[in-house]
Amino acid sequence: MSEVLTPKDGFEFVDTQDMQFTVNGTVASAVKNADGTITISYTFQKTAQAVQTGDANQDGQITAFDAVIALQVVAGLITADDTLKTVIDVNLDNNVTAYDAVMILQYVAGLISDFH
Ligand SMILES: [Ca+2]
Ligand SMILES: [Ca+2]
Repeated sequence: MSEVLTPKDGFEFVDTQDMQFTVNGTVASAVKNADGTITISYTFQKTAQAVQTGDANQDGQITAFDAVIALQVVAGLITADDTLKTVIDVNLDNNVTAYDAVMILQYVAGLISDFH
């Protein structure tokens, strides 16, 4: 990403050589442009990725394995943290049940196109 800083009227940016700063832990670079503006370039680190509903193992794909994980949670074989509970409660009834696993399988089979 980059931002362009434009000096206020009557002011100008002078020396950008010593400008060092970080944005989200990444060193940003500042380049003075011919028109007197400064372009600051930086990279954002993704802090948290949005997790797709039904993607229990968060691998970016909804497969039968995600349904198996949901069933393992239902059976008490896996203790689900709040994130996992949210991801596999695909019908949004605040309970993880076998029905959520069934809906994931229906999604995998193409019988439903979303969970709502
Ligand atoms: Ca998955
Ligand atoms: Ca549910």
